[in-house]
Amino acid sequence: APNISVANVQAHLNQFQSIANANGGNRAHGRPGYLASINWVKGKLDAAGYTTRVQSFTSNGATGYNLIADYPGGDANNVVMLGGHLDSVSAGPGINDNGTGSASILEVALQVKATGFQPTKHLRFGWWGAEELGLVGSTYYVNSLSSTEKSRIKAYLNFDMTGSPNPGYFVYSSSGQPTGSAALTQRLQAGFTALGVSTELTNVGGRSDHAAFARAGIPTGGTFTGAEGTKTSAQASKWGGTAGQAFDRCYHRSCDTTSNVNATALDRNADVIASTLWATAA
Ligand code: DTR
Ligand code: ZN
Ligand code: ZN
Ligand code: ZN
Repeated sequence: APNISVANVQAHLNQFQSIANANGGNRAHGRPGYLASINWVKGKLDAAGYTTRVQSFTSNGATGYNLIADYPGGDANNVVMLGGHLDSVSAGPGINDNGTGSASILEVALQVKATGFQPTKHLRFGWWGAEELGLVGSTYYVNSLSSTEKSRIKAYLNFDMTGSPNPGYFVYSSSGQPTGSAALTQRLQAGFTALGVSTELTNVGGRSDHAAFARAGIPTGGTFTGAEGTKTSAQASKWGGTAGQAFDRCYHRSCDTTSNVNATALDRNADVIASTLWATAA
């Protein structure tokens, strides 16, 4: 798997920041900054030869959008999917939450093309709308699938906050998740181990977009660098950063800008996304 350039991921974050700046300061569902984000990501993927489609839905009286991108080729009966939500809260630009996850899977998708990776399985990427309203876009997507289409998806990997300024290195626990999730958790953990980074399991329950996939029986996994929770002294001695301080003090606030991202955490998570995808889709 390629080492993902953090500079490339940061360039995408700068774009999300510019989009928010030009659209009232946010990228929230129902606001112009969200559709501008969708259109920008779509343009990058179209240029890289992906087959893209925008799925629209209504939530809270406003139109929402999911972006689905399929990499041509691979076994259509064996789909590996990566996703993250593209919407921010209305309070700010949502660069860590969840520009980081969105930008990281975008860069991984671009590197699939750039490196000429020919995976055995079929790759699909999703950028979800209205996650902040209650996982609305990802739920709409999963509900739109026939049972046959659901059975073709063998793994869903979710990335929601991967660059928190006072980062923890969490991998979603597979307990309570569909059979097959443990293998994904192990792959993600191995990716961090290869970088010399220790991880902790976190029980994410229904707190992000993997939940709808898990309910459909699809194996899930993901990584997370922390939100409003407080880093303990044990975690600070393991990971660095500041004990007794939130992993992300700007979570759901207007200060969640490009300066609210830890580049090392962003890079490490992007590299693990790539190594896990290459191993899972080979
Ligand atoms: N609910 C997500 C952020 C979030 C909070 N806890 C977790 C755990 C696992 C993934 C994401 C999250 C949001 O605000 O978008
Ligand atoms: Zn890297
Ligand atoms: Zn959020
Ligand atoms: Zn989020």
